[in-house]
This record gives sequence, C-alpha cells and structure tokens, in this order.
Amino acid sequence: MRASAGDEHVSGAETIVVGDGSGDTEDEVASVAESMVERALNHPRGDPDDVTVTVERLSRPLRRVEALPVVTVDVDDADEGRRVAQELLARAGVEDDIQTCGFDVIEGDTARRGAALIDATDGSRLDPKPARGVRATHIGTSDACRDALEALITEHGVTAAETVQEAVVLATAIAHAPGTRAELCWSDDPDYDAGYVATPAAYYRFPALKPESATEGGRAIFVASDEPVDEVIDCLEAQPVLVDGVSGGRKVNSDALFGDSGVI
Ligand code: PML
Ligand code: MG
Repeated sequence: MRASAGDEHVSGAETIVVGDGSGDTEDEVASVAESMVERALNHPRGDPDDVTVTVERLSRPLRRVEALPVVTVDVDDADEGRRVAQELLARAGVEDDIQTCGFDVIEGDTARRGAALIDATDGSRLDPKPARGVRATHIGTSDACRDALEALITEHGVTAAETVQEAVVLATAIAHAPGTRAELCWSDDPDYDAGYVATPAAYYRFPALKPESATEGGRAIFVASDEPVDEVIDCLEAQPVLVDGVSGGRKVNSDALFGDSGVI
C-alpha cells in the first residue's frame, strides 16, 4: 500500500500472505488489502489524496527467516547513541570514514525514498540512482511473529511497538541480503528520536540516535565490496522474505554491550 497527498508520501506498508491457493487464501488477501486501506485512511501523518493497493502473486520461492534478536541499548542521549552505534559499525567491519559516508547520506537528503547502498570498503555509493535509493520490498511477517515481536519490544519500554516491529522485519530482510555488513537507520519523523544499527547478529536499537528534531532520516546499508551490486539490489527488491519467528532480545546499558568476548 502507498498513500500520498499531493506529491507527499503519507504512508506505505506491505506484507506477505501465505496460503494454499484455496478460497480461504483469497479471503485473507482481500481482508489484508482492506486493512491496508483502513491504515492509509487513518494515518497520523494526515489524510491521503491517493491510496494504491497492489496485490501480487509471488513469482519466486519464499525465504523464511527468524527476526534478528532485538537489543535495546539504554543510552542517555543521541551523542551517546551515536558513539555506541559507531563502535558497533566498526566491529561489523565498517571503518570510521566509511561510517561517515552513511551518516552524511542520511543527514543530507530528505527526498530519497529508498536505502543508500554504500561500499563498506571505500565508501562509494553503489545504487545506480542515488536520488531514489533502493527499496527493499516483498517482505512480510506472520501474525504470530508480529505479535511476539511487539510483546518483546513492549517489554523494552517501547510505546511505538508497531514502528519498531516493522523496522525489525525490514532490517532482518536486509541483513539476509548478500554482502550486508551493517545497516544504519533513523526516522525522518522529527518527533521520533530512536534509530538502529542492524548487523547479521542483531538489531541494536537506540532510543536516541539522531540529531535533535532532525527532519532528515533514512537508511544506509554497508555492503561488502566483493558482492555483485546487481545481485544485492535484485535480492533487496525482489526476493520475497517472510519473517516468521523471533529470536529473543534484551535491554542493556551501553557499557554492558561490549563484553570481553565481543559484542553481545
Ligand atoms: C526503532 O525504534 O527501533 C525504529 C527506528 C527506525 C524507524 C524508521 C522508520 O521506519 O521510520
Ligand atoms: Mg518512516
């Protein structure tokens, strides 16, 4: 689903319905499509002028994965969040000057709708249309997994559990794409300060990460330089991924994150 008002994007969402091709599956697809329209019409960002719901039969075999463990890192402020995020990125193999390319691209561009792909070795932009970025799509989650993730996240003291759950599902699919070393993200919503670093090991969320009241936000994915870019983009855009299990999580202080044996 995509909803817009004028030229402004208002909301978007997608999911995957797994079925046996029977009438029951068709009913479920219809009911999911209806709930997407309701979601678009009741979005806190405002009333849309245009709502488009697309229903597509998957043409590739579905990949099923477990959600990344969710580690909420208790930080005092965005400066501390950023310091810990940088340490995590470094431990994921993304050096300081390459990290800066990711922070700069998220801070510098409000128009881009998809993620920026950044070569984890030399910091160059890999996606061919930098003004557009790459939209990771064909990603869904099961009802049971959605509920379990929301329960887990709520235990971490989060009130916007749906936002976090959707971010975890997306970050999980991105982490499973070939060559992903790490992803850095925060929201463009000026009232939403949280952000995350996701690696193939975990989704590390920071209740404060972005510069105060920033209206710039987005995603930067650091990709191993030996990975063919067209395969990475094809996987992000077209490989269906169903996140249908949880693998736990915890809430930690930032000084407890880096133990003697590495990152928890
Ligand atoms: C979280 O609180 O863990 C989610 C942070 C990023 C949300 C990005 C978005 O989809 O707007
Ligand atoms: Mg958003």
